[in-house]
Amino acid sequence: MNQITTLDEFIIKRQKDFSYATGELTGLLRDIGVAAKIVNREVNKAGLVNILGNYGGENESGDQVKKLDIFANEKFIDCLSNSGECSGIASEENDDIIHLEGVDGKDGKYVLVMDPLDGSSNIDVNVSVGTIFGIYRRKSDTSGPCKLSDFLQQGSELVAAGYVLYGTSTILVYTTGRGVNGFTLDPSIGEFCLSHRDMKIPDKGIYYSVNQGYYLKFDVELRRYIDYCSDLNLRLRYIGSMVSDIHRILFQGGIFLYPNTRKYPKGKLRLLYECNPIAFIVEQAGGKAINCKLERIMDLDVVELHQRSSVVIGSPEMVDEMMEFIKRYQEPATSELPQA
Ligand code: P6P
Repeated sequence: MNQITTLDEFIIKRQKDFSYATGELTGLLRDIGVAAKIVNREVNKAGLVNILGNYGGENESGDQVKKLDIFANEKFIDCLSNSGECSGIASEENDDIIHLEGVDGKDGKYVLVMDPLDGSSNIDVNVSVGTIFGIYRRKSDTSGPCKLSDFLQQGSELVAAGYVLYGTSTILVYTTGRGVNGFTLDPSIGEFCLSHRDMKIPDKGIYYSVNQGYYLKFDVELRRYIDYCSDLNLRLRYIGSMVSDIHRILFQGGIFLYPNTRKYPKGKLRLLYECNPIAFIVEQAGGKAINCKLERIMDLDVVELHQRSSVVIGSPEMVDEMMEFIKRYQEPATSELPQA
């Protein structure tokens, strides 16, 4: 009999894998699952109710904030307030950290970083969008409220990370550092059900994912690498929603790039709540995640909440090949040029 394993059942079964959770992380992950179901319901009917269109104003990324962004942000904050395990949240939609009240006077031991609705420019045209989240254990004294320093941790300190893709079906993919598992929402029972156990990214693939429109604004070595991908007859697939683009790469293999450009000299994507959680997932699935300086994303110091980074992420053989390519073609820094 094809036994269904729900997200809740899976989390509880795997609780023993998580060395220091006495149910704390379990509660957090379950709250995230509830919020994802609520957001999914609204995303699916967004075209029917007056929830589309610009909410007005811009978020930290300078994106027009759409009502669904705000709705998603509020729902995740509400749901994460339930378990009492989350002491605070850093969100793309909020300039500063959000403190959550503890339960029974006990402050949570974890903090959450999130992009509540990534790819929001796609909402109005019915293209898939996603939620990205990461979870850190607090460094500060848990007898009091969380501090900014609890969020400014390297990706290597993440204890869990995941994404929700609101697409043709809704799938929640997460890791707690022991592999990656995917759960597809079954609307008939309202549960996320285990659909992709122990996901592994192919060593290489036929897809490369980059915004070709910025080609002339990339550094020359990146342009040469993109030309190389084209010469190899790789397929260009770019949706403009990181979760969607990464999901394809994770399942079918390939490489995703968002290099630095003149408009975004440090890269566009946010290190804390986009690059690091996705890097954790992809590395746990056997992939690699670096920036255009060839540094491992999860080793980068996080010095501010909305810090940006360039990112190259995907199949290990393809990221390795890209690194070799960059080393070969990177123009030496002026300080390295032979003195006349
Ligand atoms: P561009 C969406 O706004 C986002 O943050 C990511 O989801 C996506 O990968 C990227 O920006 C798309 O940016 O400049 O190609 O539109």
